Amino acid sequence: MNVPAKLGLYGLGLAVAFAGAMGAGGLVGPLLPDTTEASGHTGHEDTRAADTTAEETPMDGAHTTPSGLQISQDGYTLTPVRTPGRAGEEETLSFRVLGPGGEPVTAFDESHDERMHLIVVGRDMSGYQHVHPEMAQDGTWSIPLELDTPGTYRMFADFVPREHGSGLTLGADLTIAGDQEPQTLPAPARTAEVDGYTVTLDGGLVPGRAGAITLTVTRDGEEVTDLEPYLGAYGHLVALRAGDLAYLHVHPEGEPGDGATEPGPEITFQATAPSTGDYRLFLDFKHGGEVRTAEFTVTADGTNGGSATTEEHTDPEGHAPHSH
Ligand SMILES: [Cu+2]
Repeated sequence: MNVPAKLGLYGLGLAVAFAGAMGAGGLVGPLLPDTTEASGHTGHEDTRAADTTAEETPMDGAHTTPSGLQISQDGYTLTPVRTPGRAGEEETLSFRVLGPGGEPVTAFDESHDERMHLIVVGRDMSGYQHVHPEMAQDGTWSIPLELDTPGTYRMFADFVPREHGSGLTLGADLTIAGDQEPQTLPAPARTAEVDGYTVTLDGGLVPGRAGAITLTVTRDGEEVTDLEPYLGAYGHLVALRAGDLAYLHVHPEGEPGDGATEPGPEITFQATAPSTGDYRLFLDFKHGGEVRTAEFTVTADGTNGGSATTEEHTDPEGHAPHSH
């Protein structure tokens, strides 16, 4: 923490100088993927092909490496510049994405209405935050962030480098010093409460292939039918695998204004679990001008009705499931 914190104090100028020094010195090796060896099992060509396969045929999801487990992939490297170090205080988190040449990437395409999605969550899955940092001209992304309790956190940067053309999710650990009280993963449940809203989950995760997940939002027993668009959809779902926090790409079915998608109470997603195991689902939804997060633990074991739900929840108007 010390080095990044100091860098932060000295500001951007020194941070850039630091990067320059690293680039000029012999330390550059470990920072950059080596096309011959370091990226051996995730070679540029191979990985891009695998990504494409996963996007187009979710059935093959089990054979690809999930996102979020690496700090560097396809030549792109997540580089924290400054990270919060104290619990309960708002501090700046800043980072860059270095491109295949080692320079900070500044050209990003929007995905779900934003050029950068940043997820920060405890390694124990507590304290989930989904935020959108601002990028300075030199490619440094920054956001004020408060991490409430000591412990190890995972940050996920989810973005589309323009030169790369497809999305990447890179992950890095953050540590907040102090006595840690790790939370155990809550038991699987079909309902979640948040701020007076009840969200009910139908369907589930099926190992190795796409399964439908439908989340229904109610408040005081009434269905919520005026959800507000958030990030180009009526809900945004992130799923993380217990044990290693593999990050699942989840796609909403339909979007606001497409003439078919209602603003609640149901929000439907397609997700592919890369394996059996427990997953934590985080649904961001917007209502009354505020974004809230409902959380669920789901077990992907092939017995939770995921495949059956795909049938039950087929769009009554006959629209094909939306897939990217
Ligand atoms: Cu986001």
